[in-house]
Amino acid sequence: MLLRNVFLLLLLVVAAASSSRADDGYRLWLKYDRIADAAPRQQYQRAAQFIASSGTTPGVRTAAAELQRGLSGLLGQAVPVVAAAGSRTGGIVLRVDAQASAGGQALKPEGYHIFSEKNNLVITGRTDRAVLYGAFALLRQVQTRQPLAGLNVTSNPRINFRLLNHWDNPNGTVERGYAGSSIWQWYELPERLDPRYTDYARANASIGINGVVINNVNASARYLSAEYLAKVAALAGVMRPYGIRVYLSVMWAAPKVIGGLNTADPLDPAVKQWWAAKSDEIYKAIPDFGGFLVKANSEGEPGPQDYGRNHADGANMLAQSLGRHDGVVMWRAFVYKANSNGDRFKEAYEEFQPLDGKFDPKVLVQVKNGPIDFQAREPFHPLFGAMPKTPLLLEVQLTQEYLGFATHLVYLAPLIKECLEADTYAKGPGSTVAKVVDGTVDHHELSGIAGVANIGADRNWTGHPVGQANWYAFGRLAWDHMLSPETIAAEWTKMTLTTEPAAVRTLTNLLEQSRSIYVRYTTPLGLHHIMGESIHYGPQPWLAKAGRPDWTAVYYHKADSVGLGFDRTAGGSNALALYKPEVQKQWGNAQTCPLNYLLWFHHVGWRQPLPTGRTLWNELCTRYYTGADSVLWMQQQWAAAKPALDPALYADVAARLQTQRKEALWWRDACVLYFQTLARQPIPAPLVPPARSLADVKNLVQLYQLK
Ligand code: BDP
Repeated sequence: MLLRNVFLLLLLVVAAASSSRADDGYRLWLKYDRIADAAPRQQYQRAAQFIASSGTTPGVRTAAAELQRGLSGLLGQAVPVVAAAGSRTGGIVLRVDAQASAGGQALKPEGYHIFSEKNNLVITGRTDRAVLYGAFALLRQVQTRQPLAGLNVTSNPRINFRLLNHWDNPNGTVERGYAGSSIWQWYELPERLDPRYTDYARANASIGINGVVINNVNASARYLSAEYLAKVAALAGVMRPYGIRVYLSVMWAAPKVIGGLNTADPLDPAVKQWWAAKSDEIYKAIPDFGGFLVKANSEGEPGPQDYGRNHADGANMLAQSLGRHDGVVMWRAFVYKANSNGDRFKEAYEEFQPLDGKFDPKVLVQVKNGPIDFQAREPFHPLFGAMPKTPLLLEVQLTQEYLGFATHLVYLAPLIKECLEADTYAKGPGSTVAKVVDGTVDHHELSGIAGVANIGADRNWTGHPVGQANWYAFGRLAWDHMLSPETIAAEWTKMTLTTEPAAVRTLTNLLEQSRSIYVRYTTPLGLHHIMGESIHYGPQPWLAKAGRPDWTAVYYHKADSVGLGFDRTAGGSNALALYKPEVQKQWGNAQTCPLNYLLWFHHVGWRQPLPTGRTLWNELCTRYYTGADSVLWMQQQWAAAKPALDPALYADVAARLQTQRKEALWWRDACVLYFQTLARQPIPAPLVPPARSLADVKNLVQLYQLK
């Protein structure tokens, strides 16, 4: 015991020394620095004098170790782990209890209950994963300076599969990744396990993420080889004690590419057999393997349609290949036909909706939040609420493909929440996307949500330090979609940046406003997909030629001498008809459509007056100008919090905000000058016309397009 305490003290000294170094962001929201104020610190010290845990399963051991690490750091005193509380009080007791319930209600397998018993705090749940989540919840309580006395918290996850999707490639690059190269060191695996993997698992467990798809949806068949499965198994071994299961994206043509077959037809017996044998092989190496994610017949990827079969044929064959193994198939609905002359908005719906009821019970259909592709604002995807017999897994993007990469500060919880709260009216009012996804609307057992990861090999994981808030917020919303973006932003700020109350308020507000500011200076009033070709960075509203018409900008904004916007009413593409009548009513009339969605559904005359009292043209200009100027406000807010922030971290974000301001002006000038050539109206006073010309901004865009 003495030795252990000496060791702990040493740990504390090392931790204290490292906390005085510049904050490089590596520790994310799990900093555990000593609480500076003596009074609250002593209160916590009295409540957390020891951790009692008799559990020997990996999850409980992980929970005890994390509590010990966190509390020792936060309280500045060694907190021992003992086998049982005995007659001691003032400690924390970990208890796995298969019958655990709270308030007469059975807990879900991952749900936890924290309560006081004989002057101890008990963290209980039916599984060791539940206890692990409870341990992190208790740490969060301390990290955000909430009282422990009389604590009585019950929390069950609302969604069962809470996954990160890594778009990481075997060569170490990341598709649309802006935080360096992949964190997975494939050439070192399985022998060398980078300690970073463990910290990654800790961070995920702390926010309730319980699964990771480790490779890109544009998948290499390599991962299904015996050589690579051994590497995947090694990663799964690191994740397991943190309650995280590993999944793989699979390449549809794998039986041909690595299996020596001459077909990948899902109805071919040899193909079925190949997948069944492959599943057995995987489960032998990884007994808790989560399952498969598939992007098929989308953007050039192979799929069952290559053999005249449909998505259900493919998904079901794969699900059946899992046999008795406990896994699922997540089949993506991100499809749009090659050479489309129609409206891309409708295509996933047209391919997938008729298949409702045709999927194997182990299949979830994975649907992006909006019908096009992760734009800064999209209406919810019309498939939500339209496939009652199929569990739909919501996919959101944390890596900022269309939201300024790791340069622009954009907090995504409001975007995700906007989708979750949207009402599909599938079973009457209140049938929100959240309730479709969590299974309550249609009574599904399987429920899931996935975030396309923004994590890379950068020391601070996400490139932009505030990108960490998006990883954090995703996990928190996946666990409980009822949480507000504000609550989550405040939690993250306190755990990551500062607990100084005025600074917390300032920064929380800054985070909350950031997404609508981004929308204003890039795609106000429902504009979408007008960004730089291929790289998806910067503005290019004049883009009229690309590999496909629906990769251009003009396809989406439809600006002409009359007006602006995509008519998706009955007079146009009629995509609106994919929604329930109540939703159509909301968006169908240009006079009453909320301005945020106006140009998603209507072609509006330049001189048309809007409810703001301005014409469309004047409103458009006003939004671009006020949006770009709001970045100045963001800079001021960040500066106001400076005394409460780590200097290195302060300087990092301050510099990125300068770039953001510069590029907000770039967006503003490009868009108002280009649309002006069609609207043929002056920039309304008192706004000052851009000093540069359209040719100037076009040159800038060309530069970014150069190889
Ligand atoms: C788009 C990306 C592309 C992805 C694709 C997908 O531009 O790189 O592969 O989505 O989700 O957003 O499959």
